[in-house]
Amino acid sequence: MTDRRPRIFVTRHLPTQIETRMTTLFAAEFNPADTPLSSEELLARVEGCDVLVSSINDRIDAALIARFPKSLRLIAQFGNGFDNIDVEAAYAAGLIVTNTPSVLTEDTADMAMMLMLALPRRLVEGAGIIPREGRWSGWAPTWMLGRRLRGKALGIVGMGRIGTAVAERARTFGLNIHYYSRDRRPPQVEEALSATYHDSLDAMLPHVDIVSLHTPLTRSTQNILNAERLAAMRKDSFVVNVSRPELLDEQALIKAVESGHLSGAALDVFESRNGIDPCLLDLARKNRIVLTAHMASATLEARLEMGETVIVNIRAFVDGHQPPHRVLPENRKGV
Ligand code: 8YV
Repeated sequence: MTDRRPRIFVTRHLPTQIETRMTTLFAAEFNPADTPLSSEELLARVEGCDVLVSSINDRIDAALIARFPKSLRLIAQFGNGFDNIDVEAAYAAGLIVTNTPSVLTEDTADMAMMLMLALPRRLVEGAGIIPREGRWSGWAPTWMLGRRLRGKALGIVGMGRIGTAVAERARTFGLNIHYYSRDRRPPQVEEALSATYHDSLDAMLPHVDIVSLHTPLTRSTQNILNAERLAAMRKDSFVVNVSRPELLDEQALIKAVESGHLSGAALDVFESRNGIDPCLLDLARKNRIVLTAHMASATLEARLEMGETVIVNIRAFVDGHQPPHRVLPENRKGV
């Protein structure tokens, strides 16, 4: 008997429960190697499929979209961000794109908060000493002095779901909240967070000790924290980035930390396509920068809920409904 279930191809290994459920609902194919696929490999795998389940490492640009088989109608991204997909080209080709928002908000905000604490309190450095030395000479009054977080000013770039969740946490740690966002939040939200709005990033930077990036990567946010803006940051301030590496000028950041203008940076995302910059690694080894391995949303709970959301999007679509988490090109929003 022919299998009439929707054919899906999933580019990366997902939690077993999710793969099992997908196998029950769909004629699902996976990538057992769990390594990013080249465009040619991806094209070969989606042949005859209705749905592609993609993730951040899959570069789905206009050229690739133009070569997708006619059968493919939905790109269901496993992820909140979808900057790896040319959404405009997909829209023009009649392809629906969906993502998995909300379910990774809290975990990502936890990570931003963790990094915000880790840098001034020298967490990574301190946690490395005893295992590395195998002994400890004991406490001393001037041992491992860090800097206090309470009372500092945090500048949030992008007060969406994740930015707001970070602000809520940061308030509890005694930080004063400033933000710059495309859309100003309603007065009751600002009041609840005691948040000060700035109508430009340039206006916010001189007021804050920490800049945390929570804006999606788009044409207008690419390199938003450029060399000039990094130079305009307060002396001894620092940057936290759990969003996308392209939001900041990594070379300028390295220089700003090396020169001592910034006290450091905590990055969960960084340029790594052609290998991680040796200067960045050097600063991390010197504990001037904290580097974590894109793990802000890496909890089992988030991955399961992301998988569930992908399934819901696919099911709604194949049942003829509008998938709940459709993403549209910028110029089609609200149309
Ligand atoms: C995910 C992320 O782990 O969802 C996002 O936008 O950046 C990540 O934290 C990744 O996208 C999975 O595809």
